[in-house]
Amino acid sequence: MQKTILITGATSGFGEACARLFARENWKLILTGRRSDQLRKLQDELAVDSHILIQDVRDREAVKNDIANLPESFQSIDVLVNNAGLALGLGPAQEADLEQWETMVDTNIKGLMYCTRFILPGMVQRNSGHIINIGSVAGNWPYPGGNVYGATKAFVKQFSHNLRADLLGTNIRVSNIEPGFAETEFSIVRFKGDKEKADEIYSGLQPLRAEDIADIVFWLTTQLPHVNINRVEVMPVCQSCGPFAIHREGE
Ligand code: NDP
Ligand code: 8X3
Repeated sequence: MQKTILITGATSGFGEACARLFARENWKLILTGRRSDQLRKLQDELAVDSHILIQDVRDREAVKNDIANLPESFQSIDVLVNNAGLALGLGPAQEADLEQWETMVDTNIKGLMYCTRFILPGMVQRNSGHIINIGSVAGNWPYPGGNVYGATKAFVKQFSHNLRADLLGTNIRVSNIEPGFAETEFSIVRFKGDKEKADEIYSGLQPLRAEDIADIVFWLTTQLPHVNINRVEVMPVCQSCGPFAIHREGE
C-alpha cells in the first residue's frame, strides 16, 4: 500500500530534497511551510498524490486544525519528518537579540512539539509510524555563537530519546538525524538574507548536500520493522570537532 509522509519545512533545503526523493519512491506527500508559492510550485512539479499545508509551525491552533482537517486519504501518516527550523545570528550570548532567541525556541522546539503532539495519537491508534526529527551536531557539540540554536537541537535529541521511552511497547519508531555543515538556505536565513556572507561559509569546501540528508531519511524508513535507528550524526568529511579551547592570561 502507498505510504504517506508529512514533511515540515518542505519549501527549501532538506525538506524539499526529502519531498523530491519520496515522490520518486511514489509516497503520498503532505508538505508544509510558510512560503505558499514555493509549496505550490513544488506540488505542481512532483507527479504524485500530494497535499500542501501553508502553515507556520509556531501557530499551535493552525497546526492542530490542519492535522485535524486533513483529507481522508492523507490522514494515516506513516512518517513525520520534523524538519522545519532555523538558526538566527552567530554572535555571543551577551549581545544576542532576544527576539531571535525566542523565534528559534518557538520554531525548533515548540513547533516540533506541536507537530508531534497532534500527529502521534493517530500513529499510536494505528500502532504504526515513524517520527524522524532533524536535530544537529550543534545539539551535541558547543561552538561560539551556537548558544540558543544548539540548545534547541539538544532539546530535539533528548525529546527524541524520551519519545522512544514513552512509545515502548508500540511499533512506532523515533529517529534523530544530527547533520553538520550542509549547504541549503540555512545560512542565508541565519545571516538575515545576506547571501554573500552565507556563500562565504561554504566556499572552498564540500559541505553536505540536502540530498545527502534526504538519502538518510529514506534509509531510516527502509529498515526492517523491528529496527530503530536512534540517532545518526553526520558531517561532511571537511568538518571535524575542535580541541578544547583554553584562554591564557595576556592573550
Ligand atoms: P532551509 O532554510 O533551507 O529550510 C528550512 C525550512 O524550514 C524551510 O522550508 C522553511 O520554510 C521552514 N521553516 C522555518 N521556519 C518555519 C516556520 N515558522 N513554520 C514553518 N516552516 C518553517 O534550511 P535547512 O534545510 O538546512 O534546515 C532544515 C532543518 O535542518 C532545520 O531544522 C535546521 O536547523 C536543520 N539543520 C540544518 C543544517 C545545515 O547546515 N543546513 C545542519 C543541521 C541541521 P518557510 O520559510 O517557507 O516557512
Ligand atoms: C546546523 C549545523 O554547525 O551550522 O545545525 O550549527 S551548524
